Amino acid sequence: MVYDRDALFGKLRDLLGPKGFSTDPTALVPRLSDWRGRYHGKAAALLSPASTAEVAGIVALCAAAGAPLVPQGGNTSMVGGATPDASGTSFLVSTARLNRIRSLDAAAGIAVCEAGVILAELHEQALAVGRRFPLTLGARGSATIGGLVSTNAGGTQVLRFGPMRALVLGLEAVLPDGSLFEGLAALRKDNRGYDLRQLLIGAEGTLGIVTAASLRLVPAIGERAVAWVGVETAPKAMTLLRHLEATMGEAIESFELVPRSALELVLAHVPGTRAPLATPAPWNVLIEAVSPMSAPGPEPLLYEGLRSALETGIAADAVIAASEAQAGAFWRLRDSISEAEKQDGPATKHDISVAVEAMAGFMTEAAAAVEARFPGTRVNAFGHLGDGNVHFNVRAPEGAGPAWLEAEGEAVSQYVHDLVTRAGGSISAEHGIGQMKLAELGRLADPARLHALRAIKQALDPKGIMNPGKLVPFEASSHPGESGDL
Ligand code: FAD
Ligand code: 2HG
Ligand code: ZN
Repeated sequence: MVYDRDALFGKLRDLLGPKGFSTDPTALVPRLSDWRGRYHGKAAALLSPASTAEVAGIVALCAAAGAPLVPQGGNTSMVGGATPDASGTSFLVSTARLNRIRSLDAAAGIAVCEAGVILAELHEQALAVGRRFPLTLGARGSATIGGLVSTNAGGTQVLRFGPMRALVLGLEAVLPDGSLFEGLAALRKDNRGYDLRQLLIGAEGTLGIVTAASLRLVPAIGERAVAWVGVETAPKAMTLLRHLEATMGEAIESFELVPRSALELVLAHVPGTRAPLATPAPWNVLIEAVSPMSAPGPEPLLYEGLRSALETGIAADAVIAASEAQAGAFWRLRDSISEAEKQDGPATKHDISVAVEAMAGFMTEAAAAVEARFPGTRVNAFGHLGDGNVHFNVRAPEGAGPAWLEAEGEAVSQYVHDLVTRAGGSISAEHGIGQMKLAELGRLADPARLHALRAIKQALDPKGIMNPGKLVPFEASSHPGESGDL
């Protein structure tokens, strides 16, 4: 793609002013690599619009010139989704200045947030009016509403409230031709054909730039009880979930699987952490149960459920946090796994799902198969077992450096993805495709899915300016924007 760089720079500078247009390396460089440090790119300039109108202006100018745009929120993508390619022709569009919570309606349970609002900020503001936004994840201090919408993020409360798809009531977005989709009204019923809102959720910036979202709020909790439970096997963890649900139902909001290997990584790399159980268990589960305001707290029921699980051999050991501080410490262990794994050394990441009841068995067999096929590797599978989704990460053999990733990473990932596909599962349960899984989606997706992805992309973004090289696997000859009119 070739465009008149000086002319476009001039127009963008005029539109955005000095705060919104920068080529300063100190502003750009930290945004050109992904959180894991696996992808590195270049950009022509950093664009930081402060309003929806400015976003629309940027897209219209870039569409006319045929210049690529890469939207970026908190840059916590696990799949290189917000990192531009190495050509240096893309404009990085940061949503950092689109950071207003436009409204918080506690009675209706709706928050209207601009794309750059950070998740932790929304949590805080909602709590101040007695509500909460029921989605959270380890990157909540950086991840933005626009990024969460665009990846259809999951996290640790999906068990009860679902992923972003279930929580986004309306969207405002600028489409690839610069037109504005005004869909913020939180309509409970709306049958005007294809659901553009759902199409944009999980689109990873390939169909436009989300500028704001109407989000569902639920009542703030009254009390929570947080337990750390040791179990012998992953299938027993699943039995424990069903056992607790039988008596506690929806009070169980989080049920996170932590293998001994993941706990050990955190204890080794994250200062101030300590093991909750005196005797290490092969598997651990972090459980959070909640109760509504002015209802009895959940602890007695959780205690009873865990007591019977211990008696019947479902659980091996258990401790309920005695204070909020201890509950926070348990959660810190869980939320630090990615950071600890990153510090420890190379690993290939596989964010996989299969049918919920099948996951515990699947991951056990798959781990044995991977470790046999790639001797010395160590599977670290953790996370959202109750959603049928674990992060089936494969750590390099002890002592292996980054060269291992180059030499073996692709083969390991293909092996894991083949197993998942044969089991009828997904190679991306919550992180998206980005650039990391593009080739794998092209290799493994069924023709109908690929055809629909390509046709939708081509229809809405015929010039291929929106986050090129992400999510949609095109054959080399058929990228939008390469067929003539640029
Ligand atoms: P970015 O990384 O900036 O962007 C992500 C994608 O969205 C890119 O494709 C980008 O181009 C696009 N995008 C960003 N903003 C917009 C916009 N306004 N309009 C259009 N496209 C846009 N994910 C989970 O699902 N569950 C987890 O439990 C979880 N835990 C994590 C823990 C850690 C420690 C880390 C580092 C990441 C974790 N993630 C998790 C991944 C990540 O946090 C999510 O994918 C999150 O949604 C990304 O938000 P972001 O603002 O950082 O987006
Ligand atoms: C989590 O659940 C995140 O902690 C990150 O989705 C998973 O690091 C990972 O692989
Ligand atoms: Zn996750």
